[in-house]
Amino acid sequence: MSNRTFTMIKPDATRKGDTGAILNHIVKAGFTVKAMKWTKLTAEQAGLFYEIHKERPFYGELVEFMSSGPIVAAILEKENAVADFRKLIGATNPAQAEEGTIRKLYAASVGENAVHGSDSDENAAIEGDFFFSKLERF
Ligand code: ABT
Ligand code: MG
Repeated sequence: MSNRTFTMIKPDATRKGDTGAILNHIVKAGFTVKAMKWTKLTAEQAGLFYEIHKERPFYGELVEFMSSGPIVAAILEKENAVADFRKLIGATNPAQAEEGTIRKLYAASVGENAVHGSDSDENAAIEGDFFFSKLERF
């Protein structure tokens, strides 16, 4: 059990002006920000980040969406970070997300679901390294 996870606030949420509200939820839930940047992915970078889904039918749309506007990337720390963060954001499909979760509150659809959370300790480390150098984190 690791104490770190990686998140992105996705282009749908930054576009709607929900970035501040979502960050507020995350911090109020007890997560500490260890690194953060506001940036925009190229299609090539989004494709690399989601390479694990390359063979899935939604890959093309996913890459297009994730490179369609700015994102906020962050490394978060908390005890049991990966599982607790997935709980905070709710189900991938916001229609199935529990009341009070970030996706229930801010996401419109499974393809544009406002926020990313790593699904394992191993992926949290890989995804954090994808975005942040040693100088940009602590
Ligand atoms: P991420 O946190 O973005 O990884 O989402 P999550 O782990 O909850 O769900 P997965 B299965 O990893 O989905 C990755 C992205 O693909 C989108 N998607 C997923 C679809 O558009 N259609 C589908 O049927 C499925 C299963 C949702 C995720 N992202 N976005 N944006
Ligand atoms: Mg995932």
